[in-house]
Amino acid sequence: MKSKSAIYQKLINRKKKFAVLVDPDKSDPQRIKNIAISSEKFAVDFIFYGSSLLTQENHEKFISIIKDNCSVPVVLFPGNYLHINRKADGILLLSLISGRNPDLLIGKQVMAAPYLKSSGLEIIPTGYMLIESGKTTAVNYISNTIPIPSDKEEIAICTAMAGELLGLKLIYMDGGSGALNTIPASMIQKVKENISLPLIIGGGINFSSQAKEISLAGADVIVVGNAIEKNPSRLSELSDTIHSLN
Ligand code: 1GP
Repeated sequence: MKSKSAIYQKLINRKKKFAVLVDPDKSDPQRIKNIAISSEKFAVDFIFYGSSLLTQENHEKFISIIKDNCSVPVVLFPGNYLHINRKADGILLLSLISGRNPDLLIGKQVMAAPYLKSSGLEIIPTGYMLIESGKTTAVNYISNTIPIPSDKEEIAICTAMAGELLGLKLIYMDGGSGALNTIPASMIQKVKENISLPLIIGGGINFSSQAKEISLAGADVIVVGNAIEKNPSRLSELSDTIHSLN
């Protein structure tokens, strides 16, 4: 029986955490298995599963491979409600609060609500904020929203504060997968100073030095996808760096 709050309890502990993003479109069963085994071995805190656009239909199989090979919680990071799968442990129920696209603020969530209610998944209401990162990322294009400019710290702060006041439980600031620039440390620091929610940071983090700087700036969870897809051996190094800060 899954605990209904195990993921959130872990998110709010004061330790620095590391999440590996698995994009099923860029994976195959063997790669997924290898990532699951390495995630267990190197104490990854969460496996985020998802993408803005999923073209494959083998999610049951892929999530089962992860579950069979590790005990790391699998958290859905959905592009839309079609990506809900009850084999996972939880889901980031995203509201794209940096954008002004009503469908991603509330529309898709309305469509998803009955499935989520009966899914048994731990649901984590998440304020999702896109930050400009040097190129048009898939999530910018698919979401049809303008990201927050990376030099507009006040907008990021007020957006995160509004998310907290609206009752969201988590803020995820994302430069988008494959971002050219990571989110500036000063923006992360100021947002963290102005909210009391856990803060997830992702997008374009390739090196341990970047993960360390972003963690020290205030990120509670560092998410890495692309860098590990390109070079799976980086997983252990990133995990060690992030956890050494605890
Ligand atoms: C994207 O935050 C994630 O939504 C991870 O980004 O793939 O660039 O690591 P990368």
